[in-house]
Amino acid sequence: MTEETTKILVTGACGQIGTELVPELRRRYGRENVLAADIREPREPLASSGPFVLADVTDRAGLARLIERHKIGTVYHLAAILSAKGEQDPQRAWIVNVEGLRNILELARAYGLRLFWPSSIAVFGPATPKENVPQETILCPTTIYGITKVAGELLCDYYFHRFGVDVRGLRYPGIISSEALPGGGTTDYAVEIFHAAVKEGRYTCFVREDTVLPMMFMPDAIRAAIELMEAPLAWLKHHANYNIAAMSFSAGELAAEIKRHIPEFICEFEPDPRQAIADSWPRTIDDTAAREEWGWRPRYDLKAMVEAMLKRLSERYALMPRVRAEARGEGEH
Ligand code: VAH
Repeated sequence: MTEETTKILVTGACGQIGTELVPELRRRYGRENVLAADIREPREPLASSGPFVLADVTDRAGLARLIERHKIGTVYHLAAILSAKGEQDPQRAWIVNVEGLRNILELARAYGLRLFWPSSIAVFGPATPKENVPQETILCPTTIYGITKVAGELLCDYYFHRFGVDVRGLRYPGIISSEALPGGGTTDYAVEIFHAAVKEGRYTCFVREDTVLPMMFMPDAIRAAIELMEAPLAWLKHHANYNIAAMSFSAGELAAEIKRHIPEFICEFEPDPRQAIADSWPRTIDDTAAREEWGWRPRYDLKAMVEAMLKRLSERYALMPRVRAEARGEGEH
């Protein structure tokens, strides 16, 4: 990239992935070279950690002005409505997820941008094999979110072959993060359970105990996106639809691993409508293509992720009462 187009734009920066991707990009490429954007105002620490702009990915002209003004050369396009929330407003999910992506692809074509875009295991459906899902397989999702991700993968491939847009993407599994609560996903249970375990010692899980899903710890997810974007284009046979995996576990196995650290932790299981979404997704993924084409290797398994999550959340919640007390001027006497 030439000097004047080294800037990176992250859309959906306030979301679950963006909350941890933005700081890591800033650490690697410089605080001022990463512009965070979202449709909503950021909270701390994102708000004071570097440049931020309000942006609506359905407004192509507004995005074009932003790309020109800030001399953007690369976009991590994360803005999307997730699976459970998408089922509450399928029309909005299509507009944000597909029209938003189409805007970004058209701007990439016009301004020569490089793109990262997160696909998801949500592209798979009941007809997809449940175990070791191959890179090339049946994509018949039963959620609007999954349909938008299949459409997105096809659009990205078209823009690569028809217009030469260098767009890359990963079929992320459920992502577990300590820094941001997820919003509107089916795999949210695997994040909520940690907060409940640390704060209350009990959790009511909204999927069945035997529900197995592919999952990944956020540090692995962030590193995968950056390593894919830094890989030489000549290495890649696939582009925006890489299967990627780290671990698969059942809700019951996750609860049991948490219980090893918090023996008094109690988890009950009361499936809600998100169970049907989880049941449509596979249990394990074959990520050979990612491993062979750009050297993907996960670093966190269930044991290491649970240890890291509980350590981080215990620190965060331990700090919060003190911060609240100081804010009230009731500091320690
Ligand atoms: C969701 N967290 O639950 C997202 C993800 C594979 C699941 O795409 O909708």
